Amino acid sequence: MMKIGKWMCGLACLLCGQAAMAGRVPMKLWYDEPAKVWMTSALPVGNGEIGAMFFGGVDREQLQFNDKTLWSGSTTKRGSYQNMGDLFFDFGTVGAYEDYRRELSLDDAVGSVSYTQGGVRYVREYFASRPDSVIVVRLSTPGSKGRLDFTLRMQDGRQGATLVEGRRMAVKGTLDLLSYEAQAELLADGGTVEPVPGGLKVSGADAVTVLLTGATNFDLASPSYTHGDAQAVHGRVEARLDKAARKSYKALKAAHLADYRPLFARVELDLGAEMPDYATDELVRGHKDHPYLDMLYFQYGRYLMLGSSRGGQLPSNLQGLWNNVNNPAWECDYHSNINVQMNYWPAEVTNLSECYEPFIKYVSIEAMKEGGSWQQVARKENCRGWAVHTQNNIFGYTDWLINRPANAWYCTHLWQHYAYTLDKDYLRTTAYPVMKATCEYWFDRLKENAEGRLVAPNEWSPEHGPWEDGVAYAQQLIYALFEETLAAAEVLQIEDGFVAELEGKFAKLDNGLHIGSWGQIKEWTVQEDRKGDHQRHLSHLMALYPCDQISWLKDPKYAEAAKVALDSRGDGATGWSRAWKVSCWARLWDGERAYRLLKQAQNLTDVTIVSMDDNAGGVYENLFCAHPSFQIDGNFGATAGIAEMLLQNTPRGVYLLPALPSAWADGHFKGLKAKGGFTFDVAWKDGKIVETRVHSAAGGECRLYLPGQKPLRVKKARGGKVDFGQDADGTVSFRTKAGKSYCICWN
Ligand code: FUC
Repeated sequence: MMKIGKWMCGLACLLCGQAAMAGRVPMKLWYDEPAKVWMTSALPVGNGEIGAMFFGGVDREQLQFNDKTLWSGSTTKRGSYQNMGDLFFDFGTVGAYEDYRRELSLDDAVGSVSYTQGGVRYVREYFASRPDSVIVVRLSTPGSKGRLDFTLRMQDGRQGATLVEGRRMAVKGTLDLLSYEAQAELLADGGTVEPVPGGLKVSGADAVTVLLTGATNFDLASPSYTHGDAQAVHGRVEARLDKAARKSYKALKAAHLADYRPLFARVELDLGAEMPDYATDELVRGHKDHPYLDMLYFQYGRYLMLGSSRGGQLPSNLQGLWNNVNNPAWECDYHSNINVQMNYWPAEVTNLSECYEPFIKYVSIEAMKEGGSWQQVARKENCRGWAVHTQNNIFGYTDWLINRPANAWYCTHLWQHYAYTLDKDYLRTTAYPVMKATCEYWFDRLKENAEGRLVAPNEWSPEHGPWEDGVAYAQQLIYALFEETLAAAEVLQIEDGFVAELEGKFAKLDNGLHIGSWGQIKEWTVQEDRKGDHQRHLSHLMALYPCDQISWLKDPKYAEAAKVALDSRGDGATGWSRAWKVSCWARLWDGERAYRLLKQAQNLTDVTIVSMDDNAGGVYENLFCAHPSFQIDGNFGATAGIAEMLLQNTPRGVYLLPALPSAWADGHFKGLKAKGGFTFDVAWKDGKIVETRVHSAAGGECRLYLPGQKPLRVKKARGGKVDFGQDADGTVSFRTKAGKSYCICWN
C-alpha cells in the first residue's frame, strides 16, 4: 500500500511534467566475487555498436571487447562473427582481499568493481559511451594516493601483433573482406607509465582512465560491403580516441549518463519489491520467485537492447554483440526463422523505438539492393522481390534451408515500427517499398489449391516435419503481410494496380487457420500433427504471437485451438522458446501459465555448449539467456513477454493487465507503449487497476478494452473532464490531442 501511495504522489508529479525518479527501485546485477566464465558470469557493457565484457578479477582483470561489424566471410562465404580482442590488467597482487563487490547498474549502464586489499580500497568503473564512441575503464583508490600498479596489455582476437606507441596500444588486421583496428589509450593521474613488450606498465598512479575503441570498414549500403581502406579505419579510430582523450573522466561519464539515462528511464516496472540483499546469482538460485528478479530480467532486456542495437546498419546478432570466440555457435549470425525477429519484440512496447533502426536498415537496405543476394534468391525462383535462407552473415550471404516466409515476417516488423510511431514519412519511403516488393514475391509464388485458395507451395514449419503446400507458418505470415500492406496503402492513400491486385489476392488467400483432429491449430495441411510434439518452434502459432490474427476478441474458436496446440508443445524447451511461450500464454490471457513459463525461462544453468534438450534452457548467473549456449533472443523475448502480460493491443483497444499473475498482485509500470503513439502508466492493487495515465503522441481516439472495469472519469492531466464512451463489451474510448496526457480514474 505504501509503495502504491508513494507512486500516486509520483504520478501527480509526472502529471506536472516532472520526472518521478525518486523512489525508483535500483536495477542492479551484483555479485560478491569475480566472474570465472565469460559466458555465464562476466558482465556486458555496450553502446549499440561496440561493447565489452568485464570479469572484475582482483589479480588480473580481463576486458574482452567487440565491434558488431567484425566478421570473417564474404558475399560467397558464411564466415562468422569475431572476437575483436582483450585488454588484460595484471595487478601482480596475489593476496587476500575483502569487501568485494561487482555490479552492473542498468539505470546508469555503468559496471563497477570494488574491494579492499592491503588496506587500500580499489574501485573500477566501466561503461560504453555512445556520445564518445569509446569504452571507458576508470581505476582509482579512493582515500589512497600512488597505489595503482599494473601492466596493461592488449591482445588481438586473431593473434595479431600489438603495437605500442606512447600511451597508446593498437591491434589491427584484415579478414576475408574487412579491415579492422582497435586502439586503447592509458591516461594516468600521477605515477609513471612506461612501455613493456605488448603493453604499458603503470607504477604508483593515483587513478587511471583507459579508453578503448574499435572499428571496421564494413558498409552495408555499399555493393562491396566496405567503405574505405585500412588507413581510413585507422583514421577513424584515432580520431575517436584523440577526441575522447581530451575530455576528463568526469566529462566522459557525464556525457554517457546524459545520453543513456533518459532512454532507460522511459520505462519503470515495479512489482512491489525492493532490491533484495542477495547477490544476483543467489537470487536466481534460491529466490527465483522474488518479484525483483522479474523487474530486473525485464529491464535487462531493455539494457541489452540499448547496448547492442543503437546506430549502425546491423541488428543485434545471436549474442547481441558480445562474443569472445571466433567460432561461436551458429556463427553468432542472423537466423531468420525466429532469432533476429525475437530480438526486436520488445523494441516498441518497451519504448526503445530508436533501437529498431539498425534492424530496419538491415532489412530495407538488403531487400532493396538492386541485384543483391536477397533479390537473387527470389530471381532463382522466377519471382520478383526478395527472399532469404535461414542463416545469414552481414554480407548478404544467405544459406542453409530456404525460409521464404521470413520476408513476410521481417515486413511485419517494418509495419510495427509505423504502427507504434505513426511516422508516415518512414512508412512511405522505407517500409512500404519493401512491403510492396515482398507482396510481389508472393504474387509470383502463390498457387491456387483444389479449393481455389491461394497457398504457398512447398513450405516448411521451422525446423521439422515435411515440406508441403500451404503450411500454417507460411500462410499466417503472408496473411499478416497482405493485411498490413493494405493498411499501409490506406494510410498513404495509394490506390493503384498493385493495391487492386493485393486486394484480390488477399481475398483468396488461405489464412493458415485450420483446426485439426484433436482440436489444435494445424501445423501442416497433409501430415497429421502429433499430439505432445515438443518441438521448440511455435511456427504454426505465428497468428497468436507475434502476429495477431488469433484473439479471443476475434473468433474464439481459433484462440481455443491455439491453446490446445500450445499446451501440446509443453512448458520445456530452449531459452528463446520458453520466452516465446510467455508471450503466447499472455495473448491467451492466462497470466498464471505465462508466469510459470517465465519462471522456467529463469532456470539457472551453467551449460555452455549447444544443447537442444527440453530441460537445458534458462539463464546464467549473469542473466544472459541460455539456449544453451548463450543466445540473447531469449532475453529479448522474455522482456517482450513480461510487457505482453501487462499491456496488449487488441482489436477492441489497449487491454491493460491482460495476464497479470497473482505473484504480481500490486505494482505499477510507467512508459509502456501501445500502437497509435500512446504511452501508458498504470498502477494496480490486488490485481485491480487503481490509476492510469495515458500520453497521446499523435492524437486520435484512445480505445481501451477494460472488461468488467468501469472507469469513473477521464480527465485531462491538468484537470478538466473528458467525455468518454463505454460499450457493453468493456471498450472505453475518448478523443485525445497530440502531446496531451489523460488520467483515467477508477475510484
Ligand atoms: C534456430 C533454432 C535453434 C537455434 C538457432 C540459432 O535455428 O532452431 O534452436 O536457436 O536458430
